Amino acid sequence: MRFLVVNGPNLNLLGTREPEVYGSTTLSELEAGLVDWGESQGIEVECEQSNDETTIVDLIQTYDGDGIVLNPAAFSHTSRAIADAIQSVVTPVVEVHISNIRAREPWRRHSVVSETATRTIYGRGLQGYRAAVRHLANRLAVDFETVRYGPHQDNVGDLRHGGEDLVVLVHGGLWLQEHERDGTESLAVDVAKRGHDSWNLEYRRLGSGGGWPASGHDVLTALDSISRLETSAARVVLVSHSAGSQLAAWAASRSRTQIDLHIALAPILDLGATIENGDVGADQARALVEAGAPEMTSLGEIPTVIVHGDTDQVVPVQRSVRLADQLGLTHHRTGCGHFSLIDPASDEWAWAVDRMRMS
Ligand code: DHK
Repeated sequence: MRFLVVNGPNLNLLGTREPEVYGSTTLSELEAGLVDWGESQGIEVECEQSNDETTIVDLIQTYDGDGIVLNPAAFSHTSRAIADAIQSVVTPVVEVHISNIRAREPWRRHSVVSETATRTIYGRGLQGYRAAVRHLANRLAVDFETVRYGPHQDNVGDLRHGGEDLVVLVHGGLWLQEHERDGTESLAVDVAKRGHDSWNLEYRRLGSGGGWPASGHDVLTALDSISRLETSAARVVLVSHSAGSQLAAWAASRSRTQIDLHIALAPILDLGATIENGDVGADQARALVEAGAPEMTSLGEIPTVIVHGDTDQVVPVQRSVRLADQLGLTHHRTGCGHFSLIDPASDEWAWAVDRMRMS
């Protein structure tokens, strides 16, 4: 696979331009890092930067690779020419913004390029570029259909057909709008390649109409609508990551769909402890609890196993150690960090997949 990363105006100044917003990494460091990382993933990454709208339109029109990652920078907010160019070609274009444009000045909140781009990834710093390349690679890896389960634009999930069981994935990201379902997309693709159906869910998040109870209700509605999916799977396995586990566990214990197994990867289930200990995500957890979310998420009768790494810098492993002790749950304790768990190449994911067969 071959992808082009295009950075628009003023991004040649990365590293010195407003480092508090765009960071201290230079453009050449960003590009070299992407090329090296791509190589490690078997993906060819090429890079271009231009301050000129016409050059960006020409690049979109003429690129003959598999997809484009584009940070249109200030052109995002004005350039119908770039939006039209994207609409005029079959090459998928994923838009990236380093900063969270939806939480900045009002004029930056809307991107006309988003209206035609395949996906917009924003507010995740430079990591957003890798996420965009990975998303493009995942789109090409296994066909999918985006299936709607409710009226909001985020009430959707990507359904991939593989066969045997149905694996429903609930991504994490501290319930924040900038973290979307591409977080669990590599697992969803891997599950399909291994011969299962997968449904990778989106839900409303804080900043985009979510919070409590909306985010929980979205996941519950999705689980309740499984019987309407085009799937012949006999069993339903839920896989959740991080803050997505709180939504998944809450919804699974209430859903009319029988969930045969819940695999919770580095879960946040104890909002009370998250707040009390000032963990990452404490402010968001407080917002949920103040709106009525339970401090401790009940797992109901759903068979649940936890996978959590000792070196997790986002959700302390102690949260899972305590929960597993209290509830007598299987806890696969490993040496890995928070995000290794959502890498399908990890030993931890291999362990989780084995667990699905065993249940
Ligand atoms: C970069 C720019 O240059 C701005 O004009 C956009 C975008 C935001 C970014 O976050 O990467 O408004």
